[in-house]
Amino acid sequence: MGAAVETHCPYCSLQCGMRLEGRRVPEVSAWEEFPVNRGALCRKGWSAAGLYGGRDRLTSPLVRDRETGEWSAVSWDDALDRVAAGFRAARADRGPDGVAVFGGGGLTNEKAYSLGKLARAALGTSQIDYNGRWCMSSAASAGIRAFGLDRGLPFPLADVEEADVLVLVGSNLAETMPPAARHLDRLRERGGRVVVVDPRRTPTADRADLTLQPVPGTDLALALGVLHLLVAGGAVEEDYLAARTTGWPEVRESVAAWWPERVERVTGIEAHELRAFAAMLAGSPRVMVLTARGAEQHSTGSDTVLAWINVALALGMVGKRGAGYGCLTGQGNGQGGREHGQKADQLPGYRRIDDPAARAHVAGVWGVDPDTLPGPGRSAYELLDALGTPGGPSALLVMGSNIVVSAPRATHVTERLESLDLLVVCDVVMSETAALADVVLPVTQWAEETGTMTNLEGRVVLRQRAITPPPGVRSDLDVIAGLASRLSSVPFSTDPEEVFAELGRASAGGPADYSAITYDRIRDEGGVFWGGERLFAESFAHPDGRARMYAVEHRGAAEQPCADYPVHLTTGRVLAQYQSGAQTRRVRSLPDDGPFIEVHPLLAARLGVDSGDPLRVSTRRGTMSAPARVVPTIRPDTVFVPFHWVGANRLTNDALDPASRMPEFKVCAARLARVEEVAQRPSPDPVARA
Ligand SMILES: Nc1nc2c(c(=O)[nH]1)N[C@H]1C(S)=C(S)[C@@H](COP(=O)(O)OP(=O)(O)OC[C@H]3O[C@@H](n4cnc5c(=O)[nH]c(N)nc54)[C@H](O)[C@@H]3O)O[C@H]1N2
Ligand SMILES: Nc1nc2c(c(=O)[nH]1)N[C@H]1C(S)=C(S)[C@@H](COP(=O)(O)OP(=O)(O)OC[C@H]3O[C@@H](n4cnc5c(=O)[nH]c(N)nc54)[C@H](O)[C@@H]3O)O[C@H]1N2
Ligand code: SF4
Ligand SMILES: [Mo]
Repeated sequence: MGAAVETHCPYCSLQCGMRLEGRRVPEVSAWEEFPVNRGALCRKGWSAAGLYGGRDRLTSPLVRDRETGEWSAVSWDDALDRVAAGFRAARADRGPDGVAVFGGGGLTNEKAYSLGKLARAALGTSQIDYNGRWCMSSAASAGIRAFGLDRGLPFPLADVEEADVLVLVGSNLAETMPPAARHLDRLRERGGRVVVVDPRRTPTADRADLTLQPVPGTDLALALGVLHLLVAGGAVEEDYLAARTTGWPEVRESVAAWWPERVERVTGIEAHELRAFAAMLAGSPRVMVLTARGAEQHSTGSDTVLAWINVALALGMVGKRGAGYGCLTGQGNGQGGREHGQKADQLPGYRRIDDPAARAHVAGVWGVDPDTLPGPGRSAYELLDALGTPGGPSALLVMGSNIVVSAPRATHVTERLESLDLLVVCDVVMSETAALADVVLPVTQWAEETGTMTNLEGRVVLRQRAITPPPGVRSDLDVIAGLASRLSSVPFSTDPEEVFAELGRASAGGPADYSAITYDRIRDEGGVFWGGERLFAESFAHPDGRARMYAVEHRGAAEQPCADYPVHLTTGRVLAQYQSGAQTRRVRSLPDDGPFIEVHPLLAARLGVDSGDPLRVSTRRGTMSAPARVVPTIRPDTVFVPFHWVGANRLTNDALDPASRMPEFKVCAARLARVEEVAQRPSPDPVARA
């Protein structure tokens, strides 16, 4: 395959363009012309070739003997026959909902679409959801309610540079989307200002003109307080609100009592800082508010996003170029992954599964009777929580998620996985979740296959096959088609371009309509935006064209500190590791220092620890130990643990947002203690370890 192939990074939602060359192990070089990153990549992108050639790669289907725990290699036919037989048994025992499917926001559009079709049309189960529920479902739910449409950024990322004030609420993009930080630099060169809201003063805050460090879980109160000051200062765009929104009188009323001193008591942000922030917003022609997981991964996440949307609307910013509201999606296909039917309540094209017209349309494309399609199923955490229980599924297919590391209240979730009659995992490596499976199916990854991804801007890009996969592996599309042919007569293609064309037909007329997009167009245009490049300039997606404003109330985190658990625990990411670490912990050129517990010097002094000393953090759900990292940049009442290693999620709270069903990853109550030593960290490959 001589010439360099233009493609995109295997990791996050920027989907940075890159060139690849080589046959077995690709060489990464810059693709300067791709507009999102213009040749820049972060450390993970530059080292992505390290995903190849490692000894951990799975290359044969494996089955595990439950008695002895031993793995044996079997043929593909044998493996798929066993899985199909197990699914049939679960269906016979518990009905169609006896089989569940768990997908991922890192899967291509083609895979996400086929997985949803497998669940609904071949298995007939309503029990499908995916890890994107843990990612930006709160923003999705708020976007649908406020604008009638859920699209991460309704404008190209580069528009950030045109803002006069950029407010980042709970985003550490300098570490989570490093090339995007260049837009912040350009904005500031132009004289624009950046505000970062985060309980930690992160590397992103190094680029901020104003840093606000709230108590975790209080961003909603902060937004109410800002809006209160904007109203009081006469900074609200009444003409815009009258022409383009509904609900403003109620919202205005709801912020009346949020005077700065009250906000200070709830958020810890001093009244004078809040006034400075509001004054900055009031005087600026273009204000842009972007939220990310820090604001969204809460039991109050969707209301928090609605409150920030209200701020952007009240200032008359939404639809204006270089201004407005957006959510920074996370996974490579965080946007597309939820548009094509992996979500428990959605059919392809972002259609609702309980809408009779949507069901009829999609059933027509699939060649099945609409009445045979199931209704909405359980959300990701609720699905996992139900596994193996009397009313829940007894068999599960996992494709593209490492649940054991990344699910909230992970010890409980692991027990639910262990209670299944059949756990099937498709993965490229023996992840912590695959290690619990009865059947592991080894699949092709990233540069070994072709497929489309939809980045954080709604830009559909093409990841092209660049290298030859190792013998023995098959693509997820093959796995899906292989299972479907054993379980039903519904046809499934294994050719990505054909699947994409079918996805286009299934999505036609829906909110996320891909029917006009083709592989050739993507190649020619360097990516194609569904629905257009900039949305909401003239109208919103509700039938009356107006945005809806909702009066939302501050509730606070589900679990508050108390005498036994006196500090706030929050979790998140570091630059060099990705998600559950299944991929990046195996890339040898990336540092894998293991987890740490970030504490403020005041708290460290009380505990008698220095950086590097072993520390234990406990919550009502579990315990982990790791070296302390003493930093003055975190709030003294808060600790932070990265979730890329087993541990953090033994601690986290499974309280869910009532609208989005997002778990409260970003705050719970914890206690700390100095310990003698840190428990041994398992090797990345549980099989190699055995
Ligand atoms: N290096 C790296 N990059 C990634 C990923 C990765 O795993 N590693 N994952 C990708 C994915 S899927 C996602 S979703 C994105 C996530 O991207 P981000 O949302 O930027 O990442 P996080 O570190 O989860 O959270 C951001 C910040 O929220 C802060 N925070 C915690 N609690 C609160 C709170 O209550 N309020 C506020 N305002 N802030 C709070 C944390 O201190 C943290 O600095 O990153 C993507 N990019
Ligand atoms: N405490 C805490 N927990 C969190 C978060 C947090 O901030 N704090 N963030 C949440 C968020 S935003 C997210 S997105 C989730 C992510 O958490 P996970 O769902 O665990 O995400 P990944 O680690 O990306 O898992 C992807 C798995 O699929 C495999 N894989 C990669 N490519 C393919 C493919 O093409 N096909 C198949 N079949 N498999 C593939 C990888 O090897 C890996 O095992 O974690 C959530 N959990
Ligand atoms: S920012 Fe995201 S897409 Fe870009 S190189 Fe890094 S991980 Fe890859
Ligand atoms: Mo995410």
